Amino acid sequence: MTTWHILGVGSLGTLWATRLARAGLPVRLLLRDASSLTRYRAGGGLSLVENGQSSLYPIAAETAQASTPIKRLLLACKAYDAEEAAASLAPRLTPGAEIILLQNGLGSQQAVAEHLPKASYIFASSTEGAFRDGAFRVVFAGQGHTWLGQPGQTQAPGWLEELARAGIPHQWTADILGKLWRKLALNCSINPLTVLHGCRNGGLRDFPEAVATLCAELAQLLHRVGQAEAAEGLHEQVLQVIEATAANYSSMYQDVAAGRRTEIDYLLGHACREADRLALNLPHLSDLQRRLQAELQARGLPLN
Ligand code: NAD
Ligand code: KPL
Repeated sequence: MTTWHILGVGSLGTLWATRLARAGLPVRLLLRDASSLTRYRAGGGLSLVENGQSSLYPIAAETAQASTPIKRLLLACKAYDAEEAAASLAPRLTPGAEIILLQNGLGSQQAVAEHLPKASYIFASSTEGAFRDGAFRVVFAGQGHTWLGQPGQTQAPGWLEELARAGIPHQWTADILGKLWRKLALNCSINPLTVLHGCRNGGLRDFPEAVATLCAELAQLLHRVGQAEAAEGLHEQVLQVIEATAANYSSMYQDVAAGRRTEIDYLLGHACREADRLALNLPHLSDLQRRLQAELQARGLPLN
């Protein structure tokens, strides 16, 4: 049975590692360095909190610099860390190794694939929710679903059955790029505005024109990048998400409020770069990026 090597032992990485391990599947965590490994071992494993109940999983771990070969890698770090993290594992990857990329947005997947062209890539787009509330301790905060796929590949790999066994809700799709673009468009229509207006998602009910204009520009972009299906009903879905998540703060709002780097470069940044590449004038989207970057700068956060 192929071992699941997992790099990125944060929110989603822990959510995957603990469910795979408790289903009896072989899992090895790849920690950043020896001191992180020492701290992990001192705690006795990964803790997952579900419905208020915490369980400890003593999953095997090593540093990324160990030398055993890696046939299957789940890369569960943030988009801005993905390229460097994957490159650090290059000497350990077997030819044709499977790399599952859990990053939100677009751009990081392509950067990783260019760096390590010999691997086989599976892209993922997840709506599951989790957050860290201590060292190696994660709270499962929201049921969701994960799309997995390789562009154009209709046949799912056999190991998908392991996700079913682990109780990870998922579905294979040949149109994974469409799913990633759709999520990117949703995030671009909501998250930056919540940061700029300092509000929960529901606060955007007060800015219906801004939301509608952004959705219209993002739909234009989706058509031009060949993702017409991902543009269908975008505005309606954005309004539904605003209602369904009205009481929540968007992930970007939470990052900014906590003084953490955002994934702006792989969301709005990617959208604006694609528009520039296609000489497509999307004034509201560019203006949103400028305003968001100004806000990040004012808070001393990275602009990318
Ligand atoms: P996170 O910050 O909780 O965890 C990332 C982990 O990767 C951190 O522990 C970090 O130390 C580690 N890491 C980074 N570089 C590393 C390296 N070189 N070596 C070893 N470890 C390294 O992030 P997250 O919230 O799990 O998000 C991961 C991705 O999943 C993001 O793109 C995010 O947008 C997406 N996502 C997250 C959620 C969620 O609820 N958390 C939901 C959907 C999608
Ligand atoms: O995914 C989200 C996020 O906060 O990142 C939603 C809730 C859809 C808002 O864009």
